[in-house]
Amino acid sequence: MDSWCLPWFLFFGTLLVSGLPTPEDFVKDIDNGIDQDIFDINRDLGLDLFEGDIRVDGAQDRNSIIGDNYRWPHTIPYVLDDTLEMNAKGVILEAFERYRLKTCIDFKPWAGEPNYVLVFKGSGCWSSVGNRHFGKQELSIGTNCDRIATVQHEFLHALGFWHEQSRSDRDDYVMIVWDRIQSGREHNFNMYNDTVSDSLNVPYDYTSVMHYSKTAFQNGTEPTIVTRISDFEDVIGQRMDFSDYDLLKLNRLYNCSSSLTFMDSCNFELENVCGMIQSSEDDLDWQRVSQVSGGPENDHSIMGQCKGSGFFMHFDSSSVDTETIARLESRLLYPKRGFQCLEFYLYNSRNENEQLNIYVRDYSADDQNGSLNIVTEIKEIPIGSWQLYYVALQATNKFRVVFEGLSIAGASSGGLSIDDINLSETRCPHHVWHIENFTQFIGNPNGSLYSPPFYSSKGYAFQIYLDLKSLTNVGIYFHLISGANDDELEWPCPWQQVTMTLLDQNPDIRQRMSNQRSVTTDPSMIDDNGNYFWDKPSKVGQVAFFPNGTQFHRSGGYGTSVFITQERLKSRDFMKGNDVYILLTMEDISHLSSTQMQPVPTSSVNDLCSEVTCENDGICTVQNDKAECRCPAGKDWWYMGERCEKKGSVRDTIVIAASSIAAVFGLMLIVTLVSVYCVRRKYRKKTSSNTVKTSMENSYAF
Ligand SMILES: *[C@@H]1O[C@H](CO)[C@@H](O)[C@H](O)[C@H]1NC(C)=O
Ligand SMILES: *[C@@H]1O[C@H](CO)[C@@H](O)[C@H](O)[C@H]1NC(C)=O
Ligand SMILES: *[C@@H]1O[C@H](CO)[C@@H](O)[C@H](O)[C@H]1NC(C)=O
Ligand SMILES: *[C@@H]1O[C@H](CO)[C@@H](O)[C@H](O)[C@H]1NC(C)=O
Ligand SMILES: *[C@@H]1O[C@H](CO)[C@@H](O)[C@H](O)[C@H]1NC(C)=O
Ligand SMILES: *[C@@H]1O[C@H](CO)[C@@H](O)[C@H](O)[C@H]1NC(C)=O
Ligand SMILES: *[C@@H]1O[C@H](CO)[C@@H](O)[C@H](O)[C@H]1NC(C)=O
Ligand SMILES: *[C@@H]1O[C@H](CO)[C@@H](O)[C@H](O)[C@H]1NC(C)=O
Ligand SMILES: [Ca+2]
Ligand SMILES: [Ca+2]
Ligand SMILES: [Zn+2]
Repeated sequence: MDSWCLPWFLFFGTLLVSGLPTPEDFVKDIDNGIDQDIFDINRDLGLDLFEGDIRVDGAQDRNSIIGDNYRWPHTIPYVLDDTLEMNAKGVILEAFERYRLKTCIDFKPWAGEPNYVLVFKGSGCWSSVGNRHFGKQELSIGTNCDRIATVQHEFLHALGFWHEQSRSDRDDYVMIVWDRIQSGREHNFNMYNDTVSDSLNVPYDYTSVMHYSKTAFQNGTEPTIVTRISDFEDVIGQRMDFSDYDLLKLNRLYNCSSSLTFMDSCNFELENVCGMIQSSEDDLDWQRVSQVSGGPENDHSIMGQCKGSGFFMHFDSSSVDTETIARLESRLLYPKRGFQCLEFYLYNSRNENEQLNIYVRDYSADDQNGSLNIVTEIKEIPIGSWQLYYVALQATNKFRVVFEGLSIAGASSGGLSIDDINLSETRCPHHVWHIENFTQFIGNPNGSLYSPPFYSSKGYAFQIYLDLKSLTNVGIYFHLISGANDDELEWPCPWQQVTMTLLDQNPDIRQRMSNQRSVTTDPSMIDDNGNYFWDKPSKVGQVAFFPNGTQFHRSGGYGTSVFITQERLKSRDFMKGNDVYILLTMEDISHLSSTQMQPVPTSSVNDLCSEVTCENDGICTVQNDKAECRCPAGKDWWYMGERCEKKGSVRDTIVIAASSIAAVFGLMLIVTLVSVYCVRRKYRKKTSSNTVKTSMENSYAF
């Protein structure tokens, strides 16, 4: 495992600015202080699209959402056009990862299928609704549209969805204040009756990523949309992630029963502990409990807020007098992509010698009992609080995840506890910035927080600045700082994409709606003094000090003053137990600058392809002077193998050879996904009566 995958827990690393230049003078705000929604961007460009961001082509009736012929296959072929900004390309690939985690919709580079989506940088952010069978269907991600939820929103249009407030029953839930709407823009508030638009038997959703915000198309400052339940006035217009109902609708429209990359999740609320098993090759068992006298006093999922629930697994090593181990093993899991991210909370109530080892029990074909392979040893676990850990796995065969508590003899009582496990076939974030006692900083003059220093996988040193001083918005900025490898690195720092995610700590990864922004270093960018903005911090940066007094250089910050509103920060599970987690990934995306490979016209590839027969309607293409089959995929199946001879399916329980899957995904140049999310407790009761939702939950339930 790469060392940067190890969790970072730097608790007292938060330093306060004192005697330093005012950070505001030293940051570049990509949003210029204005939280621009899709519709504001398009309006400022003078676009007058249908409902703000929808391209209507010819005689389109409004019933795409009903008509089967407007649907895409489950795997949508795409082309990322050269016109796209680098940051946008990275963000689009991350948005695809959110679809893969939460829906059965997948994306693949276009390989000659009759219909595909061309994502390009047009003027503004817009899409057509549904599959229009144009062959090449355009979707524009223009300037300032390079936010993950904007991409998710536009692709939801492409998949067949209109805006939430155009539902036939919207007047029961929101009031449109017509005389506050800019004249001539009233058509943006059309409504479709239920003979032409299907709400898929899902209630009106104020939290939908497809809902307008209260300021949409306003003339003046008063809201144009007033929610009938006033609590939702500041909720509408969220651009963080899919809501639960967005997912329910998408999954109903496309008959999804499982997602591509989600594997497992457990909060230990049910007695069956999600099918996890106790090992008998060890000394002790883990116990399912709701509290331990030496701590924790309550579990992590519910934090003691509900009586009679809130369980976690505990390994009590109080009475241990020799080296003792206890193993807890997950149910059998079947990987598809060959890489996984394991996420869990860990609590240490004993002493600093406690250790948690993570293994993968690997079942290769001839190994009936599985063999244990160590992944990581977690030591120096902080005492007395729940800590978030990420561990990157690389399982390619059927496997189990094994949590092994290891305790050395000692007088102290207590032990290890784990809760809220999630496993998905995604990339782990590289770093975790854990901020404790968070509320004291909000809206306070002392709310300028700098993260501890981190190193990117390439070796660049960086720091994050979180600006909590404002009473309305939270700002977040990325700074390069002087580091140990600076002499060996390339300057100005080229094409590193930094993804900063405020984690929604909802226990279920599929229900989280984390707030995420990405920025990319453009080596040609010039600052106000004519220097390269991303040049060596020791050359263009300012002197700063770590809390221990060590001096370093910090370059200008690059980010946004409107990362999230204070209102939204206090919603959901962004703050849990007064703790906040910021997940950070800094990755080289230079490879995205090259043109996406597209199918070569058959005439020029005839020679090489003449000897190759692709089965199952695969098409032959030439890459690096070699003939290669591009295999068709659809719904929840796909063909793979050199000649497309093998069929894979989401529902298959057989182990799918990781190498062939890697070939499919390798083409996509996946940028580290950081995480993805939505609401649980609030809407859980309501949605559990929905059959699709229930079946999805059941299929993942342990
Ligand atoms: C905005 O409101 C003002 C005053 O009511 C009106 O004069 C103006 O035409 C409106 N502008 C638009 C674009 O509707
Ligand atoms: C629904 O809308 C269609 C098209 O606009 C219209 O023909 C139809 O009469 C409407 N139905 C109802 C019940 O309003
Ligand atoms: C979903 O299932 C329904 C009923 O079985 C079918 O009519 C519809 O075509 C399916 N849709 C897709 C996208 O597969
Ligand atoms: C698997 O485990 C069983 C029971 O522990 C044992 O009898 C058997 O020999 C093991 N098989 C292998 C291949 O190790
Ligand atoms: C948070 O607050 C608690 C109690 O006030 C204190 O013991 C702890 O040291 C604080 N942690 C940090 C990181 O400031
Ligand atoms: C920041 O200010 C608030 C209110 O003025 C105060 O409660 C808090 O202790 C301060 N925090 C630090 C770290 O100084
Ligand atoms: C893992 O998923 C569960 C859902 O059961 C969730 O409650 C938990 O918070 C997730 N774990 C983490 C570390 O987010
Ligand atoms: C001071 O803190 C920085 C950042 O945490 C660290 O890199 C450095 O080694 C520390 N210096 C000393 C002398 O401890
Ligand atoms: Ca729990
Ligand atoms: Ca045991
Ligand atoms: Zn839209």
